[in-house]
Amino acid sequence: MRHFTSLYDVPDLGRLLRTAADVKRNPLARPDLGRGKVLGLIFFHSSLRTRLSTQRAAMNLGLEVIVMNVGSDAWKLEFADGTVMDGDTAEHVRDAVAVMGQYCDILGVRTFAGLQDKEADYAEPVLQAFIDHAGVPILSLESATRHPLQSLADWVTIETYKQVERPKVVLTWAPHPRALPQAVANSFVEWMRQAEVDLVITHPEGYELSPRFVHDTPVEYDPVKAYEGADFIYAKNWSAYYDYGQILSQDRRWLVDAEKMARTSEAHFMHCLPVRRNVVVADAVIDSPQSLVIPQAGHRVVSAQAVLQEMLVHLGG
Ligand code: SN0
Repeated sequence: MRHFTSLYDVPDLGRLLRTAADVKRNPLARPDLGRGKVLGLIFFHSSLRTRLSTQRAAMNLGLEVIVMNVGSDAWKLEFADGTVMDGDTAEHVRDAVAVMGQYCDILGVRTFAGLQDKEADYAEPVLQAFIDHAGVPILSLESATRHPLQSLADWVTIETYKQVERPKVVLTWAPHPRALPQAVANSFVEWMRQAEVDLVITHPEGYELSPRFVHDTPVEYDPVKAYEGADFIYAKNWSAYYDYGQILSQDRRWLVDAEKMARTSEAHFMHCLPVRRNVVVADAVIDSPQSLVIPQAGHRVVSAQAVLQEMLVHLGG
């Protein structure tokens, strides 16, 4: 695998999942695979789990890591092509990215949706600039529209904790005070559609995700019905896709609470974190034995390491 920016970059999903299972069993089995190579982690947006878990995964493989927070540490970047750069941007993303590629063997990049212009966000200009100009393999650490490392960790989590062959997995929208991207939800649907699960999406009307991700996945507008018999409740807020970037509802009835969880088949609770407690999920649920948020975050090391292993093997000695 050269780049990892979505499910579509994975040449053999079964093999990636087997690699992840191997990594989970024995994370220190390949301490020399990345020896002499450098992974750059470039952040255009805040991170806790992605930064730490990817660094830990790199360490397990003998990689050296360089981290840069572009927003606070680098020159202010210009993204538009053909601009006369006589304003406040000091360096063009083309030049910055090409230079980063001189210093690193693999580049991880986190970008974020602006949530103003749907076409621009869904064209992934920053991620594409890295692919076009870095000259090295690119690892998405969450882009404007996807978060594939999270989805792989979610898959490993569901595989680990499922108690039936084909669990019912419910992706539920939840309220949030800020407008957030669709990235985590998009990716979760993209990956879960490939898994042996019955996936249901539930959200208030107006929060429909892009049909390019949903396809024929069932959508249920009544959360109480959606929760019925669920084995996993995966909560995430996202802002509207059609009414792009808008907050259409703050309806507290969508909070994941003990009352709704009681209608499930003793479902596990999942969330990618960070989570707004008692807005997205009640303390009683996230602090219950059914909550998987901490092992789910732990699996971020597994997913990052499985992906880095496949990228390093592709890169060769
Ligand atoms: C991000 C998101 O994509 O929704 C990161 C998820 C891994 N979440 C947030 O930005 C939450 C910020 C907040 O204010 O709660």
